[in-house]
Amino acid sequence: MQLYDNPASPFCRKVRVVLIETGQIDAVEVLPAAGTALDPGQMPLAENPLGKIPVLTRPEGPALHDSRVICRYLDARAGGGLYPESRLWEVLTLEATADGIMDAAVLMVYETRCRPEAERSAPWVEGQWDRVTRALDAIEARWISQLAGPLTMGQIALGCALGYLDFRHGACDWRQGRESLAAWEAGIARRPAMEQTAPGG
Ligand SMILES: N[C@@H](CCC(=O)N[C@@H](CS)C(=O)NCC(=O)O)C(=O)O
Repeated sequence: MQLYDNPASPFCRKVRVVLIETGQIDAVEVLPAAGTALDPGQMPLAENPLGKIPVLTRPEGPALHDSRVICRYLDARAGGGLYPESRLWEVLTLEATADGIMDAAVLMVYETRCRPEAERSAPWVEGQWDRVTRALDAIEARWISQLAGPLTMGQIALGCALGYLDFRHGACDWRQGRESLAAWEAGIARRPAMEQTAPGG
């Protein structure tokens, strides 16, 4: 298998964490990719017409995207147990919430990276951060119990989302007023798979 990947991408990090946690990292060749909607660069457009990564190629069928599909495929392939049947809908909703945090946080970065200064919208950027803070507040208030117990895909996604906030939006201090979530994050960040995939680039 080949994984189109970027070390700064929280979505790609989800996949790399699952590969390590399920013992499949050696089954994949990692291919660096980067690009945006303005300039697809080395994005694998033939494998994913949306021009986004991660993308996973595999011998037995068409390439897979997006991160949710790839992670579920890899878990099924290894019998990883990251989607426990008894909590499936909660796990998937937590993953979707974490992915939404990543989407908003990535869009904030693109606003400065891809738009000339005169075309940037501060209210639009603030609206993205509002999404992040509402999601974090909801997790702190209602989802902490889901973060206990054996590792799930929802927990991995949330760990990657919080790591990306530290990486790109550290000055916003997401931990402020969210002691339970901060304590949980300190724990998951110490897992070897999280340490080995810390964002960079
Ligand atoms: N929903 C997708 C999101 C993937 C995504 O947005 N990836 C970013 C990298 S962090 C990307 O490919 N950006 C290029 C672009 O949007 O043009 C997933 O879960 O894989």
